Amino acid sequence: MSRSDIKTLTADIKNHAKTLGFVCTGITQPQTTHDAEKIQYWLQQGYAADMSYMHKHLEKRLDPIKLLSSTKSIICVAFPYAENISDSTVIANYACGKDYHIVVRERLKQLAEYIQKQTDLLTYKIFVDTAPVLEKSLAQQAGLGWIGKNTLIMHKNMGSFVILGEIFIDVELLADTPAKNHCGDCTKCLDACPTNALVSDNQLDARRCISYLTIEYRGSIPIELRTKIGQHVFGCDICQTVCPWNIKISKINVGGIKIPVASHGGFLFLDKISPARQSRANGDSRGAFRPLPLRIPKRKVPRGKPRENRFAFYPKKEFTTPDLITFFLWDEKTFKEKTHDSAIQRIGYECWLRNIAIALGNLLYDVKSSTYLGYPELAERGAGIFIQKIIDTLQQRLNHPSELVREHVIWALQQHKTGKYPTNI
Ligand code: B12
Ligand code: SF4
Ligand code: SF4
Repeated sequence: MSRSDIKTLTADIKNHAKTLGFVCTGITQPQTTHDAEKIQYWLQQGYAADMSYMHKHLEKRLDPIKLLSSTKSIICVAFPYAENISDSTVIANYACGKDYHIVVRERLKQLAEYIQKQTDLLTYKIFVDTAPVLEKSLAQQAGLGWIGKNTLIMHKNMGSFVILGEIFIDVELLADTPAKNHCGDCTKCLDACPTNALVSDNQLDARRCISYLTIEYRGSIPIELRTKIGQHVFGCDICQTVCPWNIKISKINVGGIKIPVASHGGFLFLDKISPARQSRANGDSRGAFRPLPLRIPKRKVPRGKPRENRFAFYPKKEFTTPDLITFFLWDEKTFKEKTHDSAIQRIGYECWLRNIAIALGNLLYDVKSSTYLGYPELAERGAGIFIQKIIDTLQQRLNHPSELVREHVIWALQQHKTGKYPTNI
């Protein structure tokens, strides 16, 4: 292929990726990563905690060609889940909708099949968080964004609320320029992390990270970290929500809900555009960015298109406005049913109960502010009654067959015994 053909094909692939809902697509070549020393240091320090898989296949992580020897280009994509953003911290935003592994993989497959039709591409491999691939380093090299001090890929216009994915292909494409870092002197994410898991610029100690503790870790949560976990039951978004590059996006307010709106593969700032253009942007047929309050009538879904194609990560209300007591009383069958197509299911029922026990143990009444920590709206309902309800709920799991669950329930009950309550209970 001539350079001009390569250029045309690259632009065509990027355009098609846009129609599939990817807000940003970049290309990099499969060169050896420059991060070898940083990664080895990270592993040596024990920052990978119990994620033993992070130690495996290091040579493949450092050199993508070892994953697929025929690779000539790596297509890196970012898929947004900004539609999931809610005020609740209980379930991390990325997990409030359908499992991203399924959604993003399915779309990358469509992109790969499209490329196959345009070229004589023979071999390709799709990755979404599933293999020894340094997705953030590749995304940075492909110009998608820089690696922020919170260790996540940050794009100037779309922030960090994106899922990354890649297609390794045996076709030559035009590589993009690596993204420059725009964190500057900011340290907001480092300052906000409740467990001090961000130990230095771009280094995360997973042993202290709420995301790791609630999603990856299967054991007993270290006592000294439990109160810091607050109401986080699955994952944590604090180091993203405080980031000025995300706040800039979330300032956009549609119908009372802060949400970014997509157009031309990026985000439009609603306060800077006309109402007519706003509604066109809201009507984006890809639907991946549709603001929460706008429920789309069924008849508007184009014929022949699967519904999930438009509502990729459409968040479940149950998870964006969570009820910890109801969650805690689900039996295992209900847990499996409710999370059947969600990333939440991977933690399993036992860890689900473990995490909620901690969250309930942290639902203490704060005398100073007269509110429940984590549930300010419950202040009017009567402090004593609600605390009693939490205690009764926790007691229902005191005889749970799992020692892990029982131990966390006892801890939570002790928290309430020693917690600060209003004098009327
Ligand atoms: C292991 C893992 C975790 C672990 C460890 C996180 C971590 N920071 O490493 C835990 C369980 C804690 C975790 C949590 C989360 N994760 Co996670 N996780 C991964 C996974 C599987 C591997 C990441 C990895 O290789 N870490 C190892 C270390 C060595 O790598 P690193 O952080 O990339 O840092 C090295 C390099 O960046 C390099 N480096 C440092 N500075 C610079 C600068 C430049 C210019 C370059 C090139 C390199 C570089 O040196 C660092 C070594 O210290 C990836 C998927 C994947 N296969 O990549 C998803 C992934 C990183 N996770 C993701 C998400 C969404 C999350 C959460 C937001 C989920 C949540 N809401 O709870 C949190 C965020 C926590 C955080 N602040 O990082 C997304 C991030 C998307 C994005 N915008 O960047 C990914 C990419 C999955 C995906 N396919 O989208 N995760
Ligand atoms: S995800 Fe939460 S606990 Fe982990 S580094 Fe970010 S703020 Fe800290
Ligand atoms: S909060 Fe500040 S330091 Fe952290 S990633 Fe965002 S810009 Fe960078």
